[in-house]
Amino acid sequence: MKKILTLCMIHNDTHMLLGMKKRGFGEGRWNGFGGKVTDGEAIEEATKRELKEEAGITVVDIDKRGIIGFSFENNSEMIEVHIFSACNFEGEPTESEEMRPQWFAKDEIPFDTMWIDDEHWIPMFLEGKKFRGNFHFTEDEKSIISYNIEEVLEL
Ligand code: 6OG
Repeated sequence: MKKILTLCMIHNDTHMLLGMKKRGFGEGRWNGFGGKVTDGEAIEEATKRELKEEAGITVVDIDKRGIIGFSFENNSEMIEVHIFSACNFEGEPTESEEMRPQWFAKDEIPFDTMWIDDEHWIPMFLEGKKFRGNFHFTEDEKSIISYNIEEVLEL
């Protein structure tokens, strides 16, 4: 079984907006904003909905930058995360029940408190590249057993 999730990284020339996940999957980690794509919903639509729900902001233009498959030891469920970039938004980033937003300088991304795959693709993201990859994690979600990530020209 494969679940489709969205993840949108909001950024400007110098900073990136991350949210501290307050509950559920990934709790206690900084991440972009996103969540599950619901039945009948387009992936882009879900991306925008999640930004509104989790950070209180509205985005018009989003650019798909990556697709990463994740799997975990002793778990048959696969998740596929569609990663987007957005530079312009309307509204003021606001804390929700799920996320506490905060701006970080692009050279001070808090990788120590993020999913450990992030340090493998966020640099590519910041260089403006598109990418595709897969990560297989240990059951405790703390280590990567194997992974691949490569730049692609089209997604
Ligand atoms: P909810 O299902 O709680 O949304 N996500 C991941 N992000 C990174 N960087 N690494 C991972 O490695 C991830 N697994 C899931 C997708 C979960 C949010 O977390 C992202 C969604 O934006 C395993 O609503």
